[in-house]
Amino acid sequence: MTEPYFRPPGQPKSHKPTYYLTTPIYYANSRPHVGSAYTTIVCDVIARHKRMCNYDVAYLTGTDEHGVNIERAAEKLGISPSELVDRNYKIFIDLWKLLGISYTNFIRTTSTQHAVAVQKIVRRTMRRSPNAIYKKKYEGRYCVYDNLFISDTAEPANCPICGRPGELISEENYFFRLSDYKDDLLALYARNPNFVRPDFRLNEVRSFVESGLKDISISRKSVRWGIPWPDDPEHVFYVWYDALTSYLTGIGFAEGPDGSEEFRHYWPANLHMIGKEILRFHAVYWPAFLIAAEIPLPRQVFAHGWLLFEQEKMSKSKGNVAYAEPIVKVLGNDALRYYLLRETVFGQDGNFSRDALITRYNADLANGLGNLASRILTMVERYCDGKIPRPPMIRDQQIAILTETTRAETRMAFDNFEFSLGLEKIWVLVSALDKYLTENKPWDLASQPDERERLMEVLYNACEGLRFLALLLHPVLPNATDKIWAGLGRPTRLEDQQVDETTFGSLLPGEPIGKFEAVYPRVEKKEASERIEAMEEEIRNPAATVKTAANDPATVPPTAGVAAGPSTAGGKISIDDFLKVEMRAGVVKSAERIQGADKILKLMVDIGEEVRQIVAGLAVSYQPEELIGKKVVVVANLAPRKLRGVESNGMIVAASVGPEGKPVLCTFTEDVPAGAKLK
Ligand code: ME8
Repeated sequence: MTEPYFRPPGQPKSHKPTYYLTTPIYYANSRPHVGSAYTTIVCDVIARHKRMCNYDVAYLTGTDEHGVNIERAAEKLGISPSELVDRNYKIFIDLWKLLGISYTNFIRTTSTQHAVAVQKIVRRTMRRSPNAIYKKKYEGRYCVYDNLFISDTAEPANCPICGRPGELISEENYFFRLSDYKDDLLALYARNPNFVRPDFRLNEVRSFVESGLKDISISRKSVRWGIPWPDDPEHVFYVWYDALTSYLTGIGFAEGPDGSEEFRHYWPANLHMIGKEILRFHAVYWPAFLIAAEIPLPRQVFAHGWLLFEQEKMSKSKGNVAYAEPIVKVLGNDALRYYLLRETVFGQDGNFSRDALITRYNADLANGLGNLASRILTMVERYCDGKIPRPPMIRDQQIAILTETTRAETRMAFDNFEFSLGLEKIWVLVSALDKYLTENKPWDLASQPDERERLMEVLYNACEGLRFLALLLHPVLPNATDKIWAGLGRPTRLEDQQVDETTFGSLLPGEPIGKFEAVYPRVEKKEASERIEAMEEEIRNPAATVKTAANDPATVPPTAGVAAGPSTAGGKISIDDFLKVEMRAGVVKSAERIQGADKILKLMVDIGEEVRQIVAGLAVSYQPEELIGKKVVVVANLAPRKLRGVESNGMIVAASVGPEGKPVLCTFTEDVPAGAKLK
């Protein structure tokens, strides 16, 4: 696995052109899902691609650790906000390691250097633009989930991002005079039409600014978990002012009057990669904050689409999320990276489907690239004595020409963030090489002594094609391409190669190839899917089947205050949704422990028409014998599933209590017959 590319402090900077890119700084109120992994993987592909195009790359990611959503999530777990974020940020770091993310810098917004940076930028703003910040009483609606000021009146209003009702706040705040920056912003968009991409997003931003800007509050008085305002510690910074500044802090803005050497080397950022829902913060607020502080502006903000899960945005609070870890464990890191970049036209929304992921893996990676690499390297081993073949002359140029055009097309596509197009072009080369082997039949040539020269020519071309594939695919598929590179006997590190600095024909005949470790074993779809699903369930619900109104008692909670499950706008469900859940009174007939599982019990529960086997996470609160005869509430129409290999046909309802989320059974105050319906 690739280690994070933390640059050791003090390492001299190169004279290459710089490229500084950032992911959003993710909320540390819950664990990352495939959505957060998506942006981070895309940025990793860009970072690796840029390095192979001779750029000196700084790549920042991090965790957004302040604000009401963190404060509330911690409260709910009965722990302090700092305990919560200390716990959760590690999960991000671990996932980035698992995914081989080559970030160079990581920022936590609770770090001291970040608090220094935030106070520094606001002081600088007050010095350089004395009218930009003022104090005023604010009354309006605020979304605690997206940290968005929704409206400036007390009238109830829903959040335009997540649809939930805004909370009323009424307090004195520091305000940023955004209304003064309309002309500057419009001039910026006119001067740099690439400031926001894709193009249609720039039009949205421009219309928003043209329609008039309201001043925005940049401090909060009723929130304690934040960075104190300089010389007025009753106020903490509005979490977005705090979070956006981390793009400066992450590369050393806090140091000295003009930032560290690293800061001066890399700022302004070349790219802020974000999801479309946070575009306004990045394309309107952020440049205005920077203009007021007289700090150079980033060059580009790219707002990509959402990964949808059954046509809804994947979101922790709705519970409709897929996690990256199980996919990586079953199919490998490359599989997830490839699927995310190949399946959707980057920029647009795309559906996430486990089925499509496994199909792509088998078709393109196992049967496609993996099989091709193994065919070529096995034949070189067998027919060429494990050495790069020596062709007397290259007569057919088809592979040489195709590799050159593929390189040019892919380079252009990746430069433009058209990843699916770039991969399509590369797969034209994969298929062409496959066809080349099938048509030229090296295995037949090998059995005819007078075809030796032709055999060498065909296999040499195949090796060169494979070398180009490794080079072009490395940013997307770092693991397998490293193995192919080693299999071709290359002594250098693939990630240090420059994509433009090689020509077809550079492989030296006679050099030994290396040991090839096969890549992408084929998987059986149903089995792989079930394994991924089981691991996802384990993440969602580590305490087995007990699901409670207060959500999972997991180490990492979903966003506070919202029950899991599909929802409509505003986090509410309709009566029809509720009626889909069939709940019945049940009587526990027997209960026993399950070997090797200390949290769950196997119960037989009488629900009227039948006795059901249900596996429930009750062992931390109840001895099996205490449960016998108890009246419980059973969710009777859940699809069966296996927990620790034992089938469970329903769910027992319990409250989740205290920081550990101990289950407390829900029962009845009066006698009810088994099978009685709850509604
Ligand atoms: O907004 N599809 O943090 P966040 C695609 N802390 N991308 C997704 C996604 C999905 N379903 N879900 C999440 C915040 N993302 C702030 C940012 S920056 C100064 C502060 C990705 O944890 C996407 O990049 O809610 C989105 O913008 C980001 O995660 C939101 O992360």
